[in-house]
Amino acid sequence: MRGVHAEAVAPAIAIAALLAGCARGPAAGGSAPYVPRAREVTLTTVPLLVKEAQTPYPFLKADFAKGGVLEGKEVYAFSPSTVTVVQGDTIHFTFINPEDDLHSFVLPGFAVSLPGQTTTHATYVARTAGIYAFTCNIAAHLPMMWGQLLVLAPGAVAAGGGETGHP
Ligand SMILES: [Cu+2]
Repeated sequence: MRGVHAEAVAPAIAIAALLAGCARGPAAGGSAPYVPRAREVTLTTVPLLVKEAQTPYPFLKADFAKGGVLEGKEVYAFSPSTVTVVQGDTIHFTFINPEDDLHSFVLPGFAVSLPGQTTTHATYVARTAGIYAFTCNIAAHLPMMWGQLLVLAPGAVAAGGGETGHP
């Protein structure tokens, strides 16, 4: 009789412990908290509508001329132009600038010069959730050359989440 009683009590304790564990977990389904990680991110600076492109695109001659829609400007992009991480993550950036023009990568409190035909490495810690614009600060490349760093709040991803499959 005593043995039967003990067997009945043990599962009850286990269930209570499970319920308590769920109650302590984050709001999203009781999964474990997110653990910040390092992420490798490669960004390439890409020429789009630039002076050199006037041969294949003759319409650009008028655009770059005085009074044209691209007077004093050239259109470049960061590829990719959106980077998503989770608060606390460390980003190991690799910047590839394949052309002969200087670019830069600028976030609030973080600026990296990107010389032409050079690969540049830099590390950034995403300390605060939010949406941050990054730009190239070369005047002729603004306001077109920019992108967004999305830093998710830890509660937005489960412990096993946040795997982006970045190559
Ligand atoms: Cu630039």
